[in-house]
Amino acid sequence: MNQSTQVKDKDALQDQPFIIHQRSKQNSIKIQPKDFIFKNQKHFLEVYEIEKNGQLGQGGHASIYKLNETNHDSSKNPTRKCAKKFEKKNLFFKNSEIQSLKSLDHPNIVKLYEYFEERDAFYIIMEEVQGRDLFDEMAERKRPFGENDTCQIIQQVLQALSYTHQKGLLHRDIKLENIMVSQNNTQTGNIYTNTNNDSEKCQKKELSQNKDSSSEDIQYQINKIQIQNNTQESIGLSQDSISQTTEEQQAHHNSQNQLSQDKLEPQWRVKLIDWSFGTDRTQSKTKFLSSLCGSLMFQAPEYFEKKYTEKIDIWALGVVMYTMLANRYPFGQSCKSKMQIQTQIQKEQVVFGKEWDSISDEAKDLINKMLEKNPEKRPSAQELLNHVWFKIHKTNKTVIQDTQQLKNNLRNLKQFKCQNEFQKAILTFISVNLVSSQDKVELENLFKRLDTNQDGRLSKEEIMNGYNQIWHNNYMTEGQINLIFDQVDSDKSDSIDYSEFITATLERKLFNEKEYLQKAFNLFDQDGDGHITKDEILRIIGNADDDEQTSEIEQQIQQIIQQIDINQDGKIQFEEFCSIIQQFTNQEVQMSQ
Ligand SMILES: Nc1ncnc2c1ncn2[C@@H]1O[C@H](COP(=O)(O)OP(=O)(O)O)[C@@H](O)[C@H]1O
Ligand SMILES: [Ca+2]
Ligand SMILES: [Ca+2]
Ligand SMILES: [Ca+2]
Ligand SMILES: [Mg+2]
Repeated sequence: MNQSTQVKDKDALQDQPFIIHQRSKQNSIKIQPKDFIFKNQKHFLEVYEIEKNGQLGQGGHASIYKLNETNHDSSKNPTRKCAKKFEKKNLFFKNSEIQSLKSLDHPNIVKLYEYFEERDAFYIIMEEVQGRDLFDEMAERKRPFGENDTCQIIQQVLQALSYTHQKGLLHRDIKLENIMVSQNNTQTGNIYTNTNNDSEKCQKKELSQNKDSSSEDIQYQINKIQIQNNTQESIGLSQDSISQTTEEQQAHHNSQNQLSQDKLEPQWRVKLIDWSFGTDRTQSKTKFLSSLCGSLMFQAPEYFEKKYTEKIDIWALGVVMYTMLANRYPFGQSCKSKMQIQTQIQKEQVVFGKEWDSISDEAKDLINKMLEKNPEKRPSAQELLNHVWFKIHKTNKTVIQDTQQLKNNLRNLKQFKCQNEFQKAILTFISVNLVSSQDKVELENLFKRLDTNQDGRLSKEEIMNGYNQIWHNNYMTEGQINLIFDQVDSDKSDSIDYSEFITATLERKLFNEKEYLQKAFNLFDQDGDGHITKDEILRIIGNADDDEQTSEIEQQIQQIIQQIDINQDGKIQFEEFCSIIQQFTNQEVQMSQ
């Protein structure tokens, strides 16, 4: 290993004098998680098999199936994947889903891996999210959500929206079925898994679809309302049992408060799914959008005027929040026609009936702000995250129990150093696509804790403040934070994004798993001949803005190959590939001595 890259002292960087920040000019390669998301040229069934009885859900556009990799995966914590299968007639929606998910890198947004185009269907391969969607969860739990639970869930969706809206992206179909939730074991971060492949559920889903604003829409809506009513009766929310439920709810509240006083980790993990209506506002020439999307009960008033912005997502989330706390929709619950529902949404003020007596004024205030009829007055996700309701419930005050672990993770971040961009690309691929989400739970909590403005990315200031808080007497200088950004901000966005953070903080020994290395090698060795060539690397990380940059990047890759090509055949074999990663992990062993 090159002497100069060794860091002998645990915290040697700490003692370095202020270094004037200058990004190396030679380095034009940007690495981002989307580099690794593309159309798989193989046949879907060559790579995956659909699990028996493995249907996870059905929506208006597609069906979701649990998958197993045909090339059997023996690692102890494999990433669970599922396929969203679009039939030919719904292919239109797949493009928005892929384009949106490709550009999103956030702990509360489902992760896309790859996709397949077959003759009569289209498959999107994504992370299998644990738990249930909110619609099923509500039907299952037989009582409304308490405030603490609601708060945790709504906050995480707002964090996801704050991130996407700042990127100019709209979800446009925020509703109960598109928010996945799971409860984790508060001590270990392990996730309780729910069996959610029963066929009953899928049937119910078919009935309850309310995707399009087509002529069938209203029938869907009515079915849905009936289901909702039945659900309510079965869980005791019919008129005469309200008081009893309120007590139950209160008891539930108390136990929830107890939990938050005990300062345990957040109980709920949330993932926003279904980006089939996702759209990039920056691509639109007009200020307002007008196309059809979403579901009637969650539509904002301005949607019907066909002039809307990202604020429709905020409105829809207001409907979700109201429904979680009251187990009924705020508008249109008892309407018989689409027109009636629309009129209620546009004209009527939201009503907080008797079942709201035990619910805090702050919660109602937040709902009122989200269900503000005038989109210009309706606050943004970023603004809403500062609402006092979230401060009362302290959901974001994740207390991470093991400070030593925390310090190790932060030290990893501070000492993250790659020898070249190819090494960095391999590390990124392993951490983003191969390491299971269970192995990332603690890091996700740390990321959230550092992200004090909750926009889903870490600024220099946030990292410095967080670091200084955790290490008390050990301050980070501006020079050091610039060095961190030089190494960790792989896509050069001037912020540390979620995956960049995970890659830099992950326990180093995870990168050495043979199976991960083999999969990473296979990713680059596209023709499968056992050698990685310059062109194969370029195809994955060679994205350039212009011709000049292209030739710069080519040169850079050529140099990298020379550095690692031990047997000097101009290509990289598996052993050479593994040694690149060993160099990285050895570096860590030295540091922690
Ligand atoms: N990644 C996932 N993991 C687990 N369940 C999922 C996942 N994606 C979707 N589902 C389930 O399948 C249902 C339909 O998927 P969705 O993507 O919303 O399809 P559609 O676009 O047709 O509405 C969801 O409501 C949810 O219950
Ligand atoms: Ca931030
Ligand atoms: Ca970045
Ligand atoms: Ca090859
Ligand atoms: Mg859906």
